[in-house]
Amino acid sequence: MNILAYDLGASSGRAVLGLLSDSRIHIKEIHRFTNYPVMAGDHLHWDILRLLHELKQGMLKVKLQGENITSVGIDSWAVDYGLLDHNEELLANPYHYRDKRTDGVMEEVTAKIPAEHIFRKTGIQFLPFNTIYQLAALKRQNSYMLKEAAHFLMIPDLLRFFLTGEKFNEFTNATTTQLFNPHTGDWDSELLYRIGIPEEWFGKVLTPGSDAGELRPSIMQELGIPSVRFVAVAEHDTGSAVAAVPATTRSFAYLSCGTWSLMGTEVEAPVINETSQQLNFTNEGGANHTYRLLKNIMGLWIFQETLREFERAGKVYSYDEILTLAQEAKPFQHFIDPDDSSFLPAGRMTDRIEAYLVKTGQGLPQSDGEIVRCILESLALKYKHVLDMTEQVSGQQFDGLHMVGGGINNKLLCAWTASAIGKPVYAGPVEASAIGNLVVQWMNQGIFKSAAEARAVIRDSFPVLTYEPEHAEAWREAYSSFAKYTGLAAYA
Ligand code: LRH
Repeated sequence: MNILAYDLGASSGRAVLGLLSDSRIHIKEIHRFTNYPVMAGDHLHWDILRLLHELKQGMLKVKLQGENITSVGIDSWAVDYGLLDHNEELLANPYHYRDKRTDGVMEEVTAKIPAEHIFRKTGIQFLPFNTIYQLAALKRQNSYMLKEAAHFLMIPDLLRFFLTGEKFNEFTNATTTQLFNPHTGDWDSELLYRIGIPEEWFGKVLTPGSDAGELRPSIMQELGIPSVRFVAVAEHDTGSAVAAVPATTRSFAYLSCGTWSLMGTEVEAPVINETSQQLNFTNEGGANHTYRLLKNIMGLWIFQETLREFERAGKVYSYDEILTLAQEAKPFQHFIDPDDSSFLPAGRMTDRIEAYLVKTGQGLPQSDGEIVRCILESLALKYKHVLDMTEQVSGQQFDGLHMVGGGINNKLLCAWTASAIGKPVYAGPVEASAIGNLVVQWMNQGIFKSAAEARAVIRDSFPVLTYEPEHAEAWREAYSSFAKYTGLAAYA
């Protein structure tokens, strides 16, 4: 029998059918849709009702293709949320985490509540868009929602509520708010009190693999489909992606590669100490009672946003064309720190890249190929920097790196990453988030007994490409230049 995974990313979403037969996982993408954020007035929002519509379209396609499903799970990007009022009406379109209303809020909050205190309680890295700062921004705006809200639901919680009528908060996403306390296993009352947000908004936290309701009768009627069970999966997409890393050993390093690059290792308990705080590592909750000790890296966002800028200027490149141009450009001419805060917001990227290069005393790229080469080489070099940090913070040594997610379709990036880190890259599977989502549903059904068992089946079901490092000397020199220009010399 099939099960259905909805995997929502920052620019597209998909509905994927999963089937287990002959000890292999078979997946079929049944529906794919865009997820374009919308600038309304001065603020950037997600088009949540369009997403709900697309989820329903996915269910309709299941029916029209003559398929049956026994359960459904939803995962999406983290940190964002919607608020319901006392009548369970959505109060406003959820904001996009890149919306600029949070500018400066993290600094204001940490001036009142010491960063160390927040980190000790939550183990979560400091990112300006964490939910805690988004909620503090509501307070700063004196939003009407503060008076009207009754329930806080993160994006998958909210979509699940629309489809089932049940209100739950799911654990993996809850941890990304920086308001969840892994020591107590619950929302942190003191932090909520200190930012002035009522604890009553926050509901029961479900662990991945729990039952999470059934389809609303009104939707069964609207679509002409039978009821189906919802499972709370690892609803944070990175949690689902890491559950699908086909590692053969308990200790491994991963890079979940999409709009964001999330690099780290899986641990049994949060690592909350001076080193993890100083290196700004996070401890996000995962499937199967694990945590992800990782760091956010700006990822392919800079590349994607640059391509959108080229398109707006009438230069439409295919993926292969732009990668060929990058490959043909001269190596190691320009270096950026992809995590410079100037690259976070949406909008023209090339101006910001040039500003960064001018600020750091470098020459300017002369072609689109050179710009893209600078972005991808800098990302690969940043991965080396963060992999070294991951070894330090976890006290482990890794002999290779698992890369999963849509970003591994960028073969140039995979190859350059292997060369930059000087270790093999094992790339696959591409659809890791959807597969991790399916796997947790199968665990709910008792079909997989452990994460290791699921990972072995994933390994047998999907191709994994190995990239060996090349040009060791040239990349070592490039890393020195990268470290010099970006000021990230500590790990040279
Ligand atoms: C990746 C991701 C990441 C979060 C960011 C907001 O899609 O979920 O783990 O930090 O989006």
